Amino acid sequence: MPSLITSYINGKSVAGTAGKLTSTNPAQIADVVAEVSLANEAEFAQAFAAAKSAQKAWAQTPAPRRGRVIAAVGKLVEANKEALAALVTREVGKPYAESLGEVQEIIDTCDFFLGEGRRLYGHTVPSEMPDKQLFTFRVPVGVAAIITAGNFPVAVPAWYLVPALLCGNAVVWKPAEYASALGDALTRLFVAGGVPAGVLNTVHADGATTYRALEAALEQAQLQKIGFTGSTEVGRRIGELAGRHLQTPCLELGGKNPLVVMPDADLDLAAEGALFSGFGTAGQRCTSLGVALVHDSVYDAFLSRFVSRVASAVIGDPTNRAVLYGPLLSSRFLESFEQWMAHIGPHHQVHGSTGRGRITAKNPRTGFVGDPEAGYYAHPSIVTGVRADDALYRNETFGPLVSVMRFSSFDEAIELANGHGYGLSSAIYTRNPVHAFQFRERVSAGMVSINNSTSGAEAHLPFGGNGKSGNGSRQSGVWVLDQFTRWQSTNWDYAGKLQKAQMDIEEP
Ligand code: UN1
Repeated sequence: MPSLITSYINGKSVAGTAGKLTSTNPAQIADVVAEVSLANEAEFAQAFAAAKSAQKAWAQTPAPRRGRVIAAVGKLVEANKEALAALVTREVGKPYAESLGEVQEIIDTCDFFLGEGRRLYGHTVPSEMPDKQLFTFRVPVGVAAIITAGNFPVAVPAWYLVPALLCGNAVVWKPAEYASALGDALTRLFVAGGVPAGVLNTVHADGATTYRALEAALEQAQLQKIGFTGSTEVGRRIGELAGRHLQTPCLELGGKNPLVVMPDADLDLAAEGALFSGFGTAGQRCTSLGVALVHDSVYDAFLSRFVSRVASAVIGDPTNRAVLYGPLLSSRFLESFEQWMAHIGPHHQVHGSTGRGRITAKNPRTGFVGDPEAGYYAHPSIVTGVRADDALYRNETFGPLVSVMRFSSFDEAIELANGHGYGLSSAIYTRNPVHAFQFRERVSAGMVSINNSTSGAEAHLPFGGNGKSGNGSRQSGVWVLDQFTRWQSTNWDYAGKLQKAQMDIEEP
């Protein structure tokens, strides 16, 4: 019998009454990881009420003590690193080495924020007037609702939960349904680390229930910040909802991340970067390579290197250490990938794969390990002949599919790097520092790599995007503190008489 996952509200396990879903291993569909009881709107509302009442005492707990709790969580995650990584591989199909890396990102985030508990600096500011002191303080926002995707089922939640809690907020977290066992496992580690009852509540629910619960909590002033990582389409809806309540959410959405190959690039390095960021994690990172933009003069040389690397990549069972990527996250992602393959038209050419769409015994692939029929596996596809008005160029495809386009001038490369309207990550391969820095200046992405791939952001650099990739919010490092605190300015006047700003200043 698989375990039954329930929501965790106000320190207790709460079985939801909105039905059950089954979380399965995408590499072994017959392997049921967990049964999950889904919460209805009333159960979701209990989580917001619990968060609201627990937040006050948590905010009054000195920040260095909250930092100690984060330190304890980090130590527990470290002690359980292999078990948690094995569950990442089992529930979402990520190759084990990547799963270990994902768990390491939680540890790195805890390392960073345990120290922030002893900083959370404000400022002292000079006043226009004598006998008066000005200060700034960071104050917690209140209750944060965090809604996360399953492609980074534990690291990206930790990017939100750790700073939100450290800053003195209470949290209601809704993990991806197909990563519920991981949501439960991470919640237990936070609780074991000492997060008090009601301060972290984890609710398993479907999207429609979540949306209505957010709306109700906003209407009742029980929710002050929404953090959402997921599709641009859902991000727009959340942005609209938050905006109606005069809130700025933290939105981390899709990408169509470009990788520019200049004539002077190290082509082997560029092809290796394109392989890792285009096909690693089956192209299911928001920072995955979406479109390789290659200068005419090196187009054939780059393409042949890229195609031969993809053709020889090992794909399959994610517990096998040799695989580049395993299955897609769930059946929904395989269906959407197959729909994207249907966009391939007569002016396109598909390379790098021995087939199209799903990998099966009838549509096999050399270099496959494991049983293709057992999981949601997809052929890797490099598509050339892509045009700027193709849906393939204008949208995130989220799967093992990379578009390749050519350019003849640097200006054209910049136009193609920005023209789809996303702005998350980007990369340029060149030996010319002038081009590298001109690219940095002109690309609209929030993140730029020079001679490195588009994915693999580190846990203490600002992470986030612009345009269709997000609303300019940033996670990670000190920058995320502006998501989970608000500045309060304070003035202290000890002149003993009313001093009026702008009116009582004596010119020197
Ligand atoms: C995501 O896909 O939502 O940059 C985050 C990277 C990772 C994070 C990706 N460290 O590849």
